Amino acid sequence: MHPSSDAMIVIDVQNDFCPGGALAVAEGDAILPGINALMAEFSAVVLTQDWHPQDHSSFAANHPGADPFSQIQMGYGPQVLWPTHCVQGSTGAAFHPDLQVDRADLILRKGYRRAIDSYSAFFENDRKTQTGLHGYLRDRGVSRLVLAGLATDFCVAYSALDAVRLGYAVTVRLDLCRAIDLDGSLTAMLARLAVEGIGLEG
Ligand code: VGL
Ligand code: ZN
Repeated sequence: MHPSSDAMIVIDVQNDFCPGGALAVAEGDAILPGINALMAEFSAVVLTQDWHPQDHSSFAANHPGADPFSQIQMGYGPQVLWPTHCVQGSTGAAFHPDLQVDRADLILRKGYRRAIDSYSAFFENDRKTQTGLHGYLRDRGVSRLVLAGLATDFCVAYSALDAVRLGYAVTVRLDLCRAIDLDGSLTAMLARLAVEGIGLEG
């Protein structure tokens, strides 16, 4: 059992990121047994849930003429346009049925504002608007984080980068993550994580 100052953060293990989903990550469902087993070793477990309105600005469908996986410039910086995914209340937004959701202390939803995406569990994509997770973890006396989930090179990576910036000791369990890998994004992100002193395990 990990000490109470350690938390496990499970990122976006939702149907749309698993095989058959709208933004499927290859082998996204392969990490479920390992995640379920690891959650049992932590006294603090947080699940995040990507949770977009239908008219969300990160969806290519809401930008006439734009292709999914193309990039646009938003007020807060570059933004990839995704296939419509994780629409609030949809089956795609639900957690994978094999995820032991009952184990979670907190379910944190993100990406619910139309005009701004949120890859990270801590900050929206302007890197300024907080989700509230930092306050929650601080109030519980958490200082070390272990991250797993989907996708390695987007929501897991941005969460890890923000977490070190906030002062947490961070480990990413790469064996319990799977990547989208858009134009080399996985290799680029792993290098960034290593430079920031994030532990890469598995
Ligand atoms: C994610 C792209 C769009 C993720 C979420 O969970 O990594 N990626 N929304
Ligand atoms: Zn999303």
